Amino acid sequence: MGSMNSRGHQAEAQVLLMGLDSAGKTTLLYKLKGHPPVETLPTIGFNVESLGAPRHASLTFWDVGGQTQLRASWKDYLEGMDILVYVLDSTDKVRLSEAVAELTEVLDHPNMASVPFLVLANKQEAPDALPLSEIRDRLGLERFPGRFWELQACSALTGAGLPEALRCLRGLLKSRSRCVSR
Ligand SMILES: Nc1nc2c(ncn2[C@@H]2O[C@H](COP(=O)(O)OP(=O)(O)OP(=O)(O)O)[C@@H](O)[C@H]2O)c(=O)[nH]1
Ligand SMILES: [Mg+2]
Repeated sequence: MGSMNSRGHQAEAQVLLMGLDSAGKTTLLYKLKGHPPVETLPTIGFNVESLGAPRHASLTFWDVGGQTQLRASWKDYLEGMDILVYVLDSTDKVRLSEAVAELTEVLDHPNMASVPFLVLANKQEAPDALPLSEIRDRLGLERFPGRFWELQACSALTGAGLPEALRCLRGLLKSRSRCVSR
């Protein structure tokens, strides 16, 4: 779990960023970091980036490649994480059930038992994006009673929804520290 500062507040949090290939994880991370838009390449292995903000825990993002052949090693990243951010491509109707199945497998891992999660319905600016209400229905997240989770619409391309996503993420981290200190 992330480190604490001298006042017992969390100083650094480990954020696991997962989702199918092409969901937009690396684009999202670059946007959060304020980098100018670049054409990304599929991530082989992982990227690590830190995001600091005054009066908040610094967030260390582990951006893990989502191609099919890389998913067998997803379990190697599940230890010591404070939160999971799972990115969905809202335009990829064909693979939505595959994305949900992979999310379920990650959440069912023992190391993830008390880890809150944020699902980001990305690419919402695209004209063919599924509406959030439909994504909510297809996710069926009520299957995870007793867990802290949020669903947020966003566009890593335009940045819409990203401030709200960060707020959700920080709120979920607080719920985790309440649980851990209990
Ligand atoms: N329209 C639209 N395209 C996006 C958005 N976010 C990412 N993309 C595009 O989706 C493609 C894949 O983005 P990546 O960020 O590389 O996806 P990834 O999830 O990191 O993929 P892997 O590294 O293979 O797991 C790129 O062409 C991005 O420009 C978005 O919000 N809207
Ligand atoms: Mg990537």
